[in-house]
Amino acid sequence: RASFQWDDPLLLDLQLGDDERAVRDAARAYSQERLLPRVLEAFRHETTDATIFREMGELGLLGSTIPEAYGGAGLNYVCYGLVAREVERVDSGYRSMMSVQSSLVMVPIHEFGNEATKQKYLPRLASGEWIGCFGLTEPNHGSDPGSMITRARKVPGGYRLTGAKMWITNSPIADVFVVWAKDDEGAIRGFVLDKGAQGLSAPAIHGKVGLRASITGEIVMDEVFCPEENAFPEVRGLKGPFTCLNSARYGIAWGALGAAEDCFQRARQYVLDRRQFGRPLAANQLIQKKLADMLTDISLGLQGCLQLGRMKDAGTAAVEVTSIMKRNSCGKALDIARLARDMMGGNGISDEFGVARHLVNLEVVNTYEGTHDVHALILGRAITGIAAFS
Ligand code: TGC
Ligand code: FAD
Repeated sequence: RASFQWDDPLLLDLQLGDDERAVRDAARAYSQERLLPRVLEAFRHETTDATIFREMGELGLLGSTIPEAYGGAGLNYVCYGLVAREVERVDSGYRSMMSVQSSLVMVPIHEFGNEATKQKYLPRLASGEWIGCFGLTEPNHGSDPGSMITRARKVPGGYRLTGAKMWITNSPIADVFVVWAKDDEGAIRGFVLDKGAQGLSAPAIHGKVGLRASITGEIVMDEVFCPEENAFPEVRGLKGPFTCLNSARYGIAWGALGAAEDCFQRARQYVLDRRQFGRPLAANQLIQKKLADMLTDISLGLQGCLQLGRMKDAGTAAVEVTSIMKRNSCGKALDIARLARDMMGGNGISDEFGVARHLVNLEVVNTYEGTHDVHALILGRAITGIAAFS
């Protein structure tokens, strides 16, 4: 009889190649040894440690799917997902910092930028010397980015951008801004702006109750000049930003389950150690059912993420599959974090026990990159052929 592995029942580990396992182990070691000791203070005091970008860069965790010729690690999508899972096992905010840099800044520059732009920006983003951000959401246009009002007016030698972006990860500390705006024809286009450009500012947004280890801000543009060579030459429409989101949403699908695994493992240990009514909490049927539900959702979810990663690597992943996995992982991880918080009683409320931090982080993760319900509508449209959101 094969023995049951409570921390990997479907033997995900055995489904990975040696290289994938090595990347996973390196990301786990870094996350547990270098990120975990810092997270409590960072979350409590809402401080973002910018040196983390350099550390991640040294390990090849930034732009890991970008070819080595541009400073990336040239890894497959399964590796990218495994890294996201390990980083988010510690904190969603750290994964956010990494996935914005990798998927939302380096991917569009690599996919849509001209050769000079790639040479200029990608190696320094890969090393963490430069920090990037991605501006799509506006104060009045979140789930419906196609209605954005930021404009890029053609002028001799380039464009002048005017508008405001809201809820932008990394923006107050960013050196590089990938911003989406409508041109004179009303087509959405992508622009790469540099920190310090006249008319460009990025004030921080304070007071977030979740994702406090990751800084968030606005991007305010008042006639900011973008030279022609920094405008993505070919791509038009929402296909541009959505191409980046396909990659980032996939990483989130893995990452949210990393946070869920941490909640599950902390809750399991807690109920084994904690005694009430003269026996461990873990001896109660209600507690065991919760653990069984948590492990079932984590195991099935991770298996789906691995299959999506294999499909992305093979080029067979329809974008709607990413919606299935992003939505499922975030919703299930949020449920698991709530259960874990409950199982730890009063201690579960304390930030020192970790799960309440995951819980409030996951509220954000469930909202950004397409809310839980927006992904349901993307799937509903694909299933019925009828768009319900417009
Ligand atoms: P729709 O008609 O669906 O599509 C317009 C054009 O875009 C193309 N397209 C895609 N292309 C590539 N990948 C995808 N996933 C694509 N989805 C759509 C589509 O083919 C079409 O192309 P074309 O050539 O025919 O014009 O556009 P819609 O306006 O009806 O879309 C509605 C909806 C709800 C699907 C969409 O707007 C949506 O996904 N909204 C959610 C917004 C969102 O996800 N925002 C994320 C902001 S970034 C962020 O949150 C970063 S947080 C990161 C962190 O800190 O970790
Ligand atoms: P809304 O679109 O106003 O939605 C509010 C509610 O209405 C949601 O429950 C939604 O599901 C629901 N809803 C909307 N439309 C429909 C409909 N048609 N039918 C039914 N229900 C609907 N954006 C970036 O561009 N770059 C970033 O780096 C970035 N980082 C972020 C970091 C943080 C911490 C946060 C909180 C957000 C970030 N975002 C970023 C923005 C994020 O992508 C948006 O918050 C998200 O897309 C939702 O948009 P909204 O907040 O305007 O909500």
